[in-house]
Amino acid sequence: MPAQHQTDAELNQQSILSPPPALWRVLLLNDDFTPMDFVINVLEKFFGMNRERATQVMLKVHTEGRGMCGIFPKDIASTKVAEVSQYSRQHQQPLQCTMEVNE
Ligand code: NFA
Repeated sequence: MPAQHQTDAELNQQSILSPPPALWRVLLLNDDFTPMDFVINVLEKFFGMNRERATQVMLKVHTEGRGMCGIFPKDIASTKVAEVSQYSRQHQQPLQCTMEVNE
């Protein structure tokens, strides 16, 4: 629908009463135990990264302490965190995955 055809009520509902939902950053945290290859596999398996990108993100987490896996609506971010956390526990790795609001 073209914007100029939206009624005042529609504009108010979208831009004032219902601001767009916040997006959430999903992060990995560094630790001293999880193998680098495991982290790369997680980034490929759960975040659809190719090997090159997954390696870049893993190294960022390793050197800076944390790094971003992606930005998602809250329910998707929450599912990613739960999936990565369960997968890491199942494989006896302490890798921590968390989320924070994107502004
Ligand atoms: N720091 C881990 C190691 O040296 C690798 C790692 C990277 C762990 C990113 C967690 C996150 N084996």
